[in-house]
Amino acid sequence: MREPLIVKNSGYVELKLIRDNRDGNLVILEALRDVPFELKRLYYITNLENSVSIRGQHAHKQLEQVIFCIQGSFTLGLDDGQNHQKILMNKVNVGIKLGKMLWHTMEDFSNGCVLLVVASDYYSEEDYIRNYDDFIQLAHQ
Ligand code: T46
Repeated sequence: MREPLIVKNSGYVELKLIRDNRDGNLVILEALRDVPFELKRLYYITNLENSVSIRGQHAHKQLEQVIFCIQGSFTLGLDDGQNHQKILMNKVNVGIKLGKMLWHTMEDFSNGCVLLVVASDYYSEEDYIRNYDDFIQLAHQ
């Protein structure tokens, strides 16, 4: 049973998973079918060996993304300026949409954790809101 998402601009994204038994699993993502945008960028985060690491801690003004944990587990914190919640990410084929104006934090990484993110646009530092007070001000406009 999945925890309901109470924050705005989010949602679960479940990808097709083909279990090849002793030959492993295959997970498939198709743009505009599994995710609601064309993919312009993909990045992944590895070497999360420090259990006290915290990543994210920002929101995006326009960018849409979907985040997956493709190995191990981590905790995703989501905050839309009104509601916030923490989700355990530990399913290789279940991602979470990080829509615009959603403050997000990734922490509690397991050993060997690998994150994969698909994004609707190219990297632009101008799209980031990295100060929480600024985020709250913009979210309440
Ligand atoms: C996000 C979460 C889920 C680039 O130059 N190009 C890129 O495409 C990215 C993603 C990052 N960078 C640079 C910007 C920073 O100087 O790499 C450095 C580390 O980025 P940041 O501190 O934003 O990394 P995270 O893990 O906190 O956040 C990343 C994404 O940046 C962000 O968009 O939503 O993952």
